[in-house]
Amino acid sequence: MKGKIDLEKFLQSRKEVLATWPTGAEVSLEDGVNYHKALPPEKNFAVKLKKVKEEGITAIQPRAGVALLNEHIALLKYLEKEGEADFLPTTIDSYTRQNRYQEAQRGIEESLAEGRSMLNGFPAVNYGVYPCRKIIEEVNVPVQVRHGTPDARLLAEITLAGGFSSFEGGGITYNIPYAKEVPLRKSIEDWQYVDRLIGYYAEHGVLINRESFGPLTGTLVPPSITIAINILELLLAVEQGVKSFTLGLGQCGNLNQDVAALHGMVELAEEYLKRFGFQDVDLTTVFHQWMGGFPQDEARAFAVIAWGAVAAALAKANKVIVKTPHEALGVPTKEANAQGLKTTRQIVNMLKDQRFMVNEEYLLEKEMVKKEARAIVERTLELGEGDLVAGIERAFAAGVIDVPFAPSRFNLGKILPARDDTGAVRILEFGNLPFDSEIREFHRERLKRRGEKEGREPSFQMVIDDIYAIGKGMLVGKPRTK
Ligand code: 8ZB
Repeated sequence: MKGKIDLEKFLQSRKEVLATWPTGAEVSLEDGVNYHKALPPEKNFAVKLKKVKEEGITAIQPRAGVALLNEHIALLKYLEKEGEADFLPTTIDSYTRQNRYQEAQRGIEESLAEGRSMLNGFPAVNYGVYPCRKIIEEVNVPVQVRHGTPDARLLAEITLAGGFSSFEGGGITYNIPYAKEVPLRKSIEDWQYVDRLIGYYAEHGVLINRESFGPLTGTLVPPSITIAINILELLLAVEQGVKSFTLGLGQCGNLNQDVAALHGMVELAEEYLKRFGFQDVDLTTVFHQWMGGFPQDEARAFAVIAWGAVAAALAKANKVIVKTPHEALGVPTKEANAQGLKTTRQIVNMLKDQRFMVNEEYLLEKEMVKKEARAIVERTLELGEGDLVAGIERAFAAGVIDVPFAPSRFNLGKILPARDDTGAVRILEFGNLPFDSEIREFHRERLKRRGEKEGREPSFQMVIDDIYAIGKGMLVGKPRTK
């Protein structure tokens, strides 16, 4: 690893970033640091997450964002009060995610004219530092920026100076599933800037939480791929001085696999932090309720939400990101959003004193997922020859890291996942993943069992059936009956 970006160099590049939109001129690091220091500690994301971890509870958090400031504040207040959210989000609109601030501006104006949100999120850059602070002041819990931005430098500058204390994403997880043409080196370097900014706040006594986007494409992503990528983003972040980091995982649907993956992820991440000498990092976890296709029927959707809540609670994830009964339709109403939260709260409360029962299958699952993730991370480190960014770039080019169904042309796209007969996500086509024969045999054997049960060879049709299964009321995709 090459170490923290030099302060002078960082301060120099800040000038260019802040000049890319007028609200950039409002940002001052000193003022941002002072603003955070004056906030009550219960509004700090990193502080509250640490507490949640110590207490062993699973906190709940929705997604939410609309175009107009007052409506956005009203929405968050509703989710805090009616939905009992422990943490609040501000989901950023798609124009801002692509640095298209002119179009976001038009979205604000159209929303004003129409009297309803014409954007799919809150355009924080256009509003600038002071409206962001108004959001923070109007609610009583910490607020996180959630988005999907390959170049989030200006967004981070504005929202962090605006009092947000957690920032989701990463140079890999906010590029590969979200963009087609952005080179990995560009997104990783832009995210090193974000991490360096958070490192700067940390140097000045302000803790900002960073969270990786675990679900990636949300489509049958084998957990070991997520784990490897999360660990790489963790290492990139702590290298720049990030002190509070949340590893993320999307629900796959098989309880043993989901719990084992979450636990294996933490164990492996701790191992790597130790190996690279970063022992002062608060490591936490977030579990995402099912990120794939949802049933349209709301009662069925609640069942999917509840099953995700069970997995999060039994795995003792520190936080769960909640879906809504409107998932199949689009951006949810505030009422639907609160319903998802209430369903989740009920489950998390009911299960808080129950423990996941360790069993043989869980232990095997955890051992295998760690072996796989370790193989990917190790090969990436080797390819980098001391330069982590180069290693990641080369690993993606070679298919050593490969995310299924990703739009990016910097992802090889040669692997294919499918569920086994228990619903666990396995790998059908390995592409160029650096897996040994033991790992490959494990996956083949599991998929073979499903094939035998269904009387068909494991094939691409299975993959298709699996993608639509939950939306149609099942976990494992069943063959079409003729
Ligand atoms: C990658 C994240 C996708 C999920 C939800 C989608 C989906 C996106 C908003 C939102 C509430 C928004 N999502 N934008 N939920 N308000 N502005 O993120 O529905 O579940």
